[in-house]
Amino acid sequence: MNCPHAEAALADRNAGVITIDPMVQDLDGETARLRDAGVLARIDLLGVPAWTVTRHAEARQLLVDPRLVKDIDAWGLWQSGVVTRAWPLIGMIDAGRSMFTVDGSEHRRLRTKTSQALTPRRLEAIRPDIEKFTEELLDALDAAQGEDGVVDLKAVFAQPLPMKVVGMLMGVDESQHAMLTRQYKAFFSMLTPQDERLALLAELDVFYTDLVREKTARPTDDLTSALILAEEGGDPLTEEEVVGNLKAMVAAGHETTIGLVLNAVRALLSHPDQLRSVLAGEIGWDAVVEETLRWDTPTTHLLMRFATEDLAVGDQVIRKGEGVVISYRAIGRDAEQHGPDADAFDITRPTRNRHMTFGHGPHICPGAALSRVEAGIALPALFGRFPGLRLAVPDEEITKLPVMTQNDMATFPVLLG
Ligand code: STR
Repeated sequence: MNCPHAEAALADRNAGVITIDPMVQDLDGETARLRDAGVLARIDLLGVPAWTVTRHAEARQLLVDPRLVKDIDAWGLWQSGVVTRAWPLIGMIDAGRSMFTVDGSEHRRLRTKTSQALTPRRLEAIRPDIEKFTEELLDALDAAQGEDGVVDLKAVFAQPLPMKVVGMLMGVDESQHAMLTRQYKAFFSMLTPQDERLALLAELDVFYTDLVREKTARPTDDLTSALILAEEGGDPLTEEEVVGNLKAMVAAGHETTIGLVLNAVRALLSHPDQLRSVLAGEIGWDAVVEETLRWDTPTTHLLMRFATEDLAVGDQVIRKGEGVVISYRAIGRDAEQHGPDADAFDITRPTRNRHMTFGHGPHICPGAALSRVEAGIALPALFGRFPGLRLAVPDEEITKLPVMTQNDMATFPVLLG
Protein backbone atom coordinates (compact mmCIF):
# COMPACT_ATOMS: atom_id res chain seq x y z
CA MET A 1 0.00 0.00 0.00
CA ASN A 2 1.49 3.38 -0.91
CA CYS A 3 -1.16 5.73 0.42
CA PRO A 4 0.17 7.00 3.77
CA HIS A 5 -3.25 8.08 5.07
CA ALA A 6 -4.85 4.73 4.45
CA GLU A 7 -1.86 3.01 5.97
CA ALA A 8 -2.03 5.17 9.09
CA ALA A 9 -5.77 4.61 9.40
CA LEU A 10 -5.33 0.86 9.09
CA ALA A 11 -2.49 0.81 11.60
CA ASP A 12 -4.64 2.82 13.99
CA ARG A 13 -7.55 0.46 13.60
CA ASN A 14 -5.32 -2.54 14.16
CA ALA A 15 -3.47 -1.05 17.13
CA GLY A 16 -3.78 -3.31 20.12
CA VAL A 17 -5.71 -5.94 18.20
CA ILE A 18 -4.47 -9.46 18.83
CA THR A 19 -4.81 -11.81 15.91
CA ILE A 20 -5.77 -15.29 17.05
CA ASP A 21 -3.55 -17.74 15.19
CA PRO A 22 -5.62 -20.36 13.35
CA MET A 23 -2.61 -22.67 13.33
CA VAL A 24 -2.18 -22.47 17.13
CA GLN A 25 1.60 -22.31 16.92
CA ASP A 26 2.23 -20.55 20.22
CA LEU A 27 -0.72 -20.98 22.53
CA ASP A 28 1.12 -19.93 25.69
CA GLY A 29 2.56 -16.83 24.02
CA GLU A 30 -0.85 -15.88 22.70
CA THR A 31 -2.48 -16.42 26.09
CA ALA A 32 0.12 -14.17 27.72
CA ARG A 33 -0.42 -11.46 25.08
CA LEU A 34 -4.16 -11.56 25.68
CA ARG A 35 -3.73 -11.14 29.42
CA ASP A 36 -1.20 -8.34 28.91
CA ALA A 37 -3.71 -6.54 26.70
CA GLY A 38 -6.00 -6.07 29.68
CA VAL A 39 -9.31 -7.16 31.13
CA LEU A 40 -10.96 -6.80 27.76
CA ALA A 41 -8.79 -7.37 24.71
CA ARG A 42 -9.64 -6.71 21.11
CA ILE A 43 -9.08 -9.73 18.91
CA ASP A 44 -9.22 -10.64 15.26
CA LEU A 45 -10.79 -13.99 14.44
CA LEU A 46 -9.97 -14.71 10.80
CA GLY A 47 -10.69 -11.10 9.85
CA VAL A 48 -13.66 -10.66 12.18
CA PRO A 49 -13.23 -8.29 15.16
CA ALA A 50 -14.47 -9.16 18.64
CA TRP A 51 -13.79 -8.43 22.27
CA THR A 52 -12.43 -11.05 24.57
CA VAL A 53 -12.55 -11.11 28.34
CA THR A 54 -9.33 -12.40 29.87
CA ARG A 55 -9.92 -12.10 33.65
CA HIS A 56 -11.74 -14.35 36.08
CA ALA A 57 -13.61 -11.64 38.03
CA GLU A 58 -14.89 -9.71 35.02
CA ALA A 59 -15.79 -12.87 33.09
CA ARG A 60 -17.79 -14.00 36.10
CA GLN A 61 -19.77 -10.78 35.97
CA LEU A 62 -20.29 -10.82 32.22
CA LEU A 63 -21.46 -14.44 32.27
CA VAL A 64 -24.47 -13.52 34.41
CA ASP A 65 -25.19 -10.22 32.64
CA PRO A 66 -28.54 -10.56 30.83
CA ARG A 67 -27.49 -7.79 28.41
CA LEU A 68 -25.11 -10.28 26.80
CA VAL A 69 -26.98 -12.89 24.77
CA LYS A 70 -26.13 -15.87 22.60
CA ASP A 71 -28.65 -15.16 19.85
CA ILE A 72 -26.63 -14.49 16.68
CA ASP A 73 -29.31 -12.05 15.47
CA ALA A 74 -28.07 -9.63 18.13
CA TRP A 75 -24.69 -9.41 16.35
CA GLY A 76 -24.18 -6.21 14.36
CA LEU A 77 -21.70 -7.79 11.94
CA TRP A 78 -24.21 -10.57 11.20
CA GLN A 79 -27.15 -8.19 10.79
CA SER A 80 -25.17 -6.06 8.37
CA GLY A 81 -24.03 -9.08 6.36
CA VAL A 82 -20.30 -8.54 7.03
CA VAL A 83 -20.18 -11.97 8.67
CA THR A 84 -21.83 -14.74 6.64
CA ARG A 85 -21.82 -18.53 6.55
CA ALA A 86 -18.58 -18.25 4.56
CA TRP A 87 -16.72 -17.40 7.79
CA PRO A 88 -14.99 -20.58 9.06
CA LEU A 89 -16.07 -20.06 12.69
CA ILE A 90 -19.76 -19.55 11.96
CA GLY A 91 -20.61 -23.13 12.97
CA MET A 92 -19.48 -22.33 16.51
CA ILE A 93 -22.24 -19.73 16.84
CA ASP A 94 -24.98 -20.43 14.30
CA ALA A 95 -25.48 -24.00 15.54
CA GLY A 96 -29.29 -24.24 15.44
CA ARG A 97 -31.79 -23.63 18.20
CA SER A 98 -30.70 -25.39 21.39
CA MET A 99 -29.76 -24.69 24.99
CA PHE A 100 -26.42 -23.46 23.58
CA THR A 101 -27.94 -20.59 21.57
CA VAL A 102 -30.96 -19.38 23.59
CA ASP A 103 -31.26 -17.34 26.81
CA GLY A 104 -33.80 -16.56 29.52
CA SER A 105 -36.87 -18.65 30.28
CA GLU A 106 -36.71 -20.38 26.89
CA HIS A 107 -33.19 -21.47 27.77
CA ARG A 108 -34.43 -23.03 31.00
CA ARG A 109 -37.09 -24.88 29.05
CA LEU A 110 -34.47 -26.25 26.65
CA ARG A 111 -31.94 -27.17 29.29
CA THR A 112 -33.72 -28.54 32.37
CA LYS A 113 -34.01 -32.19 31.35
CA THR A 114 -30.39 -32.38 30.26
CA SER A 115 -29.01 -30.87 33.44
CA GLN A 116 -31.26 -33.11 35.55
CA ALA A 117 -29.97 -36.19 33.73
CA LEU A 118 -26.35 -35.25 34.43
CA THR A 119 -26.32 -34.59 38.18
CA PRO A 120 -23.61 -36.40 40.19
CA ARG A 121 -26.30 -38.61 41.74
CA ARG A 122 -27.77 -39.67 38.39
CA LEU A 123 -24.29 -40.28 37.02
CA GLU A 124 -23.55 -42.88 39.70
CA ALA A 125 -25.80 -45.21 37.69
CA ILE A 126 -23.51 -45.14 34.65
CA ARG A 127 -20.20 -45.30 36.52
CA PRO A 128 -19.92 -49.09 35.95
CA ASP A 129 -20.41 -48.56 32.19
CA ILE A 130 -17.66 -45.94 32.11
CA GLU A 131 -15.37 -48.29 34.04
CA LYS A 132 -16.10 -51.08 31.57
CA PHE A 133 -15.38 -48.84 28.54
CA THR A 134 -12.16 -47.75 30.20
CA GLU A 135 -10.99 -51.33 30.79
CA GLU A 136 -11.82 -52.31 27.20
CA LEU A 137 -9.87 -49.36 25.85
CA LEU A 138 -6.89 -50.13 28.08
CA ASP A 139 -6.86 -53.63 26.54
CA ALA A 140 -7.04 -52.01 23.11
CA LEU A 141 -4.12 -49.79 24.04
CA ASP A 142 -2.05 -52.78 25.04
CA ALA A 143 -2.90 -54.50 21.75
CA ALA A 144 -2.21 -51.44 19.59
CA GLN A 145 1.48 -51.07 20.48
CA GLY A 146 3.62 -51.00 17.37
CA GLU A 147 6.85 -52.99 17.02
CA ASP A 148 8.68 -50.09 18.63
CA GLY A 149 6.15 -50.13 21.48
CA VAL A 150 4.68 -46.76 20.47
CA VAL A 151 0.93 -46.21 20.63
CA ASP A 152 -1.20 -43.09 20.12
CA LEU A 153 -2.98 -42.50 23.42
CA LYS A 154 -5.31 -40.06 21.72
CA ALA A 155 -6.59 -42.25 18.89
CA VAL A 156 -6.84 -45.46 20.91
CA PHE A 157 -7.93 -44.22 24.35
CA ALA A 158 -8.70 -40.55 24.99
CA GLN A 159 -10.79 -40.05 21.86
CA PRO A 160 -13.01 -43.16 21.87
CA LEU A 161 -13.79 -43.09 25.61
CA PRO A 162 -15.88 -39.88 25.72
CA MET A 163 -17.56 -40.82 22.45
CA LYS A 164 -18.64 -44.15 23.93
CA VAL A 165 -19.97 -42.42 27.03
CA VAL A 166 -21.88 -39.65 25.28
CA GLY A 167 -23.03 -42.13 22.62
CA MET A 168 -24.50 -44.39 25.30
CA LEU A 169 -26.17 -41.46 27.08
CA MET A 170 -27.74 -40.05 23.93
CA GLY A 171 -28.48 -43.39 22.25
CA VAL A 172 -26.08 -43.09 19.31
CA ASP A 173 -25.15 -46.53 18.02
CA GLU A 174 -21.47 -47.62 18.25
CA SER A 175 -21.39 -48.16 14.50
CA GLN A 176 -21.66 -44.36 14.08
CA HIS A 177 -18.90 -43.34 16.48
CA ALA A 178 -16.05 -43.42 13.96
CA MET A 179 -18.08 -41.32 11.51
CA LEU A 180 -18.85 -38.74 14.20
CA THR A 181 -15.23 -38.58 15.31
CA ARG A 182 -14.14 -37.98 11.73
CA GLN A 183 -16.81 -35.32 11.12
CA TYR A 184 -16.04 -33.37 14.30
CA LYS A 185 -12.34 -33.51 13.61
CA ALA A 186 -13.00 -31.89 10.22
CA PHE A 187 -15.52 -29.46 11.71
CA PHE A 188 -13.06 -28.07 14.25
CA SER A 189 -9.95 -28.04 12.02
CA MET A 190 -9.09 -24.73 10.38
CA LEU A 191 -7.53 -26.71 7.50
CA THR A 192 -10.99 -27.82 6.36
CA PRO A 193 -12.29 -25.63 3.51
CA GLN A 194 -15.48 -23.83 4.53
CA ASP A 195 -17.66 -25.43 1.83
CA GLU A 196 -16.66 -28.84 3.17
CA ARG A 197 -17.41 -27.74 6.72
CA LEU A 198 -20.87 -26.51 5.75
CA ALA A 199 -21.52 -29.74 3.86
CA LEU A 200 -20.55 -31.90 6.82
CA LEU A 201 -22.73 -29.84 9.16
CA ALA A 202 -25.64 -30.44 6.79
CA GLU A 203 -24.88 -34.18 6.79
CA LEU A 204 -24.78 -34.19 10.59
CA ASP A 205 -28.14 -32.42 10.69
CA VAL A 206 -29.64 -35.17 8.54
CA PHE A 207 -28.05 -37.83 10.74
CA TYR A 208 -29.34 -36.30 13.99
CA THR A 209 -32.79 -35.60 12.55
CA ASP A 210 -33.10 -39.24 11.48
CA LEU A 211 -32.02 -40.34 14.94
CA VAL A 212 -34.60 -38.11 16.63
CA ARG A 213 -37.35 -39.43 14.32
CA GLU A 214 -36.36 -43.01 15.11
CA LYS A 215 -36.42 -42.29 18.86
CA THR A 216 -39.78 -40.56 18.47
CA ALA A 217 -41.18 -43.71 16.87
CA ARG A 218 -39.45 -46.10 19.28
CA PRO A 219 -38.32 -44.37 22.49
CA THR A 220 -35.62 -46.11 24.54
CA ASP A 221 -34.14 -45.21 27.89
CA ASP A 222 -31.60 -42.68 26.63
CA LEU A 223 -31.51 -38.91 27.06
CA THR A 224 -32.56 -38.25 23.46
CA SER A 225 -35.81 -40.14 24.06
CA ALA A 226 -36.29 -38.28 27.35
CA LEU A 227 -35.84 -34.96 25.54
CA ILE A 228 -38.55 -35.91 23.05
CA LEU A 229 -41.16 -36.80 25.67
CA ALA A 230 -43.19 -33.92 27.07
CA GLU A 231 -43.10 -33.15 30.77
CA GLU A 232 -46.38 -33.82 32.52
CA GLY A 233 -48.52 -30.84 31.49
CA GLY A 234 -45.45 -29.18 29.94
CA ASP A 235 -44.48 -27.94 26.55
CA PRO A 236 -42.57 -30.59 24.57
CA LEU A 237 -39.40 -29.56 22.76
CA THR A 238 -39.77 -29.28 18.99
CA GLU A 239 -37.87 -31.65 16.71
CA GLU A 240 -35.47 -28.84 15.84
CA GLU A 241 -34.81 -28.20 19.55
CA VAL A 242 -34.17 -31.87 20.33
CA VAL A 243 -31.82 -32.08 17.34
CA GLY A 244 -30.04 -28.92 18.50
CA ASN A 245 -29.57 -30.25 22.03
CA LEU A 246 -28.47 -33.65 20.77
CA LYS A 247 -25.79 -32.24 18.52
CA ALA A 248 -24.58 -29.84 21.19
CA MET A 249 -24.30 -32.70 23.68
CA VAL A 250 -22.43 -35.00 21.30
CA ALA A 251 -20.06 -32.27 20.10
CA ALA A 252 -19.35 -30.95 23.58
CA GLY A 253 -19.31 -34.30 25.37
CA HIS A 254 -16.88 -35.74 22.87
CA GLU A 255 -14.40 -32.98 22.08
CA THR A 256 -13.75 -31.36 25.45
CA THR A 257 -13.12 -34.52 27.47
CA ILE A 258 -10.45 -35.68 25.00
CA GLY A 259 -8.55 -32.53 25.90
CA LEU A 260 -9.08 -32.93 29.62
CA VAL A 261 -7.74 -36.50 29.73
CA LEU A 262 -4.76 -35.89 27.41
CA ASN A 263 -3.78 -32.60 29.01
CA ALA A 264 -3.82 -34.22 32.44
CA VAL A 265 -1.60 -37.08 31.26
CA ARG A 266 0.76 -34.63 29.60
CA ALA A 267 0.95 -32.39 32.67
CA LEU A 268 1.71 -35.35 34.95
CA LEU A 269 4.36 -36.78 32.63
CA SER A 270 6.12 -33.43 32.49
CA HIS A 271 5.83 -32.98 36.29
CA PRO A 272 7.07 -36.36 37.55
CA ASP A 273 7.20 -35.28 41.22
CA GLN A 274 3.51 -34.52 41.15
CA LEU A 275 2.78 -37.81 39.37
CA ARG A 276 4.68 -39.62 42.12
CA SER A 277 2.70 -37.97 44.88
CA VAL A 278 -0.60 -38.89 43.19
CA LEU A 279 0.51 -42.48 42.64
CA ALA A 280 1.63 -42.65 46.28
CA GLY A 281 -1.85 -41.56 47.32
CA GLU A 282 -0.63 -38.33 48.95
CA ILE A 283 -3.09 -36.31 46.92
CA GLY A 284 -6.26 -37.28 45.05
CA TRP A 285 -6.91 -37.61 41.32
CA ASP A 286 -9.54 -34.92 41.71
CA ALA A 287 -6.71 -32.44 42.35
CA VAL A 288 -5.11 -33.46 39.03
CA VAL A 289 -8.40 -33.05 37.21
CA GLU A 290 -9.14 -29.61 38.67
CA GLU A 291 -5.64 -28.24 38.19
CA THR A 292 -5.60 -29.50 34.59
CA LEU A 293 -8.96 -27.84 33.97
CA ARG A 294 -7.53 -24.56 35.24
CA TRP A 295 -4.07 -24.68 33.70
CA ASP A 296 -4.66 -26.30 30.33
CA THR A 297 -8.35 -25.67 29.59
CA PRO A 298 -9.97 -27.92 26.96
CA THR A 299 -11.76 -24.84 25.61
CA THR A 300 -9.43 -21.99 24.68
CA HIS A 301 -12.04 -19.47 23.52
CA LEU A 302 -15.81 -19.75 23.76
CA LEU A 303 -17.68 -18.03 20.92
CA MET A 304 -19.70 -15.83 21.39
CA ARG A 305 -22.06 -13.50 23.23
CA PHE A 306 -23.53 -10.25 21.89
CA ALA A 307 -24.28 -6.99 23.68
CA THR A 308 -27.92 -5.89 23.46
CA GLU A 309 -26.94 -2.46 24.80
CA ASP A 310 -23.74 -0.53 25.54
CA LEU A 311 -21.93 -2.16 28.44
CA ALA A 312 -19.12 -0.65 30.49
CA VAL A 313 -16.38 -3.00 31.66
CA GLY A 314 -13.60 -1.22 33.54
CA ASP A 315 -12.60 1.71 31.33
CA GLN A 316 -13.84 0.09 28.13
CA VAL A 317 -17.26 0.09 26.55
CA ILE A 318 -18.65 -2.86 24.63
CA ARG A 319 -21.05 -1.30 22.13
CA LYS A 320 -24.48 -2.65 21.40
CA GLY A 321 -24.21 -5.36 18.74
CA GLU A 322 -20.54 -6.19 19.41
CA GLY A 323 -19.38 -9.74 20.07
CA VAL A 324 -17.64 -10.97 23.23
CA VAL A 325 -15.54 -14.14 23.40
CA ILE A 326 -14.77 -15.79 26.75
CA SER A 327 -11.09 -16.78 26.75
CA TYR A 328 -11.06 -19.58 29.27
CA ARG A 329 -7.37 -20.34 28.90
CA ALA A 330 -6.38 -16.77 29.79
CA ILE A 331 -8.95 -16.76 32.61
CA GLY A 332 -7.45 -19.93 34.10
CA ARG A 333 -4.04 -18.23 34.15
CA ASP A 334 -5.32 -15.06 35.86
CA ALA A 335 -2.78 -14.10 38.54
CA GLU A 336 -5.37 -12.12 40.47
CA GLN A 337 -7.40 -15.28 40.93
CA HIS A 338 -4.64 -17.88 41.19
CA GLY A 339 -1.56 -16.00 42.35
CA PRO A 340 1.69 -14.86 40.69
CA ASP A 341 2.60 -18.44 39.75
CA ALA A 342 -0.66 -18.97 37.83
CA ASP A 343 1.35 -20.19 34.81
CA ALA A 344 2.70 -23.15 36.79
CA PHE A 345 0.99 -26.54 37.00
CA ASP A 346 0.65 -27.34 40.69
CA ILE A 347 -1.88 -29.86 41.96
CA THR A 348 -1.41 -28.62 45.53
CA ARG A 349 -2.48 -25.09 44.57
CA PRO A 350 -5.08 -23.84 47.09
CA THR A 351 -7.21 -22.25 44.34
CA ARG A 352 -7.21 -25.29 42.05
CA ASN A 353 -10.98 -25.77 42.48
CA ARG A 354 -11.73 -22.09 42.04
CA HIS A 355 -11.37 -22.06 38.27
CA MET A 356 -14.15 -21.14 35.87
CA THR A 357 -13.37 -23.57 33.06
CA PHE A 358 -16.95 -24.86 32.92
CA GLY A 359 -18.30 -21.32 32.68
CA HIS A 360 -20.62 -19.65 35.13
CA GLY A 361 -24.24 -18.58 35.28
CA PRO A 362 -27.18 -19.99 33.33
CA HIS A 363 -25.04 -21.61 30.61
CA ILE A 364 -22.58 -23.28 32.98
CA CYS A 365 -21.54 -26.59 31.44
CA PRO A 366 -24.29 -29.15 32.12
CA GLY A 367 -21.74 -31.93 31.48
CA ALA A 368 -19.23 -30.76 34.10
CA ALA A 369 -19.96 -33.59 36.53
CA LEU A 370 -19.87 -36.14 33.70
CA SER A 371 -16.45 -35.02 32.51
CA ARG A 372 -15.13 -35.15 36.08
CA VAL A 373 -16.43 -38.69 36.46
CA GLU A 374 -14.89 -39.73 33.13
CA ALA A 375 -11.48 -38.23 33.84
CA GLY A 376 -11.66 -39.45 37.45
CA ILE A 377 -12.06 -43.01 36.18
CA ALA A 378 -9.80 -42.87 33.12
CA LEU A 379 -6.69 -41.34 34.71
CA PRO A 380 -6.20 -43.68 37.70
CA ALA A 381 -7.10 -46.68 35.53
CA LEU A 382 -4.53 -45.69 32.89
CA PHE A 383 -1.68 -45.10 35.34
CA GLY A 384 -2.78 -48.12 37.41
CA ARG A 385 -2.48 -50.42 34.41
CA PHE A 386 0.63 -48.76 32.95
CA PRO A 387 2.64 -47.22 35.82
CA GLY A 388 5.66 -46.81 33.53
CA LEU A 389 3.66 -44.79 30.96
CA ARG A 390 5.83 -42.19 29.25
CA LEU A 391 5.95 -39.95 26.21
CA ALA A 392 7.49 -41.52 23.12
CA VAL A 393 8.69 -38.12 21.82
CA PRO A 394 10.04 -35.02 23.57
CA ASP A 395 7.20 -32.94 25.00
CA GLU A 396 8.02 -30.00 22.66
CA GLU A 397 7.23 -32.22 19.68
CA ILE A 398 3.61 -32.64 20.69
CA THR A 399 1.77 -30.26 18.39
CA LYS A 400 -1.60 -28.62 18.81
CA LEU A 401 -4.24 -29.14 16.16
CA PRO A 402 -5.10 -26.09 14.06
CA VAL A 403 -8.31 -25.48 16.02
CA MET A 404 -8.99 -21.95 17.21
CA THR A 405 -11.54 -22.61 19.94
CA GLN A 406 -10.49 -25.95 21.40
CA ASN A 407 -7.20 -27.04 22.95
CA ASP A 408 -6.46 -30.35 21.33
CA MET A 409 -3.38 -32.16 20.10
CA ALA A 410 -2.85 -34.01 16.85
CA THR A 411 -1.49 -37.22 18.38
CA PHE A 412 -0.10 -38.23 21.75
CA PRO A 413 2.49 -40.98 21.18
CA VAL A 414 3.36 -42.90 24.31
CA LEU A 415 5.25 -45.98 25.48
CA LEU A 416 3.25 -48.05 27.92
CA GLY A 417 6.25 -48.91 30.05
C1 STR B 1 -20.31 -27.58 17.66
C2 STR B 1 -21.16 -27.69 16.43
C3 STR B 1 -22.56 -28.10 16.73
O1 STR B 1 -23.20 -28.75 15.92
C4 STR B 1 -23.11 -27.72 17.98
C5 STR B 1 -22.39 -27.06 18.96
C6 STR B 1 -23.05 -26.57 20.17
C7 STR B 1 -22.28 -26.89 21.42
C8 STR B 1 -20.83 -26.44 21.31
C9 STR B 1 -20.17 -27.07 20.08
C10 STR B 1 -20.91 -26.73 18.78
C11 STR B 1 -18.69 -26.69 20.03
C12 STR B 1 -17.93 -27.01 21.32
C13 STR B 1 -18.61 -26.39 22.52
C14 STR B 1 -20.05 -26.87 22.54
C15 STR B 1 -20.55 -26.45 23.90
C16 STR B 1 -19.37 -26.74 24.80
C17 STR B 1 -18.15 -26.92 23.90
C18 STR B 1 -18.49 -24.88 22.47
C19 STR B 1 -20.82 -25.25 18.42
C20 STR B 1 -16.95 -26.25 24.50
O2 STR B 1 -15.90 -26.24 23.96
C21 STR B 1 -17.08 -25.59 25.80
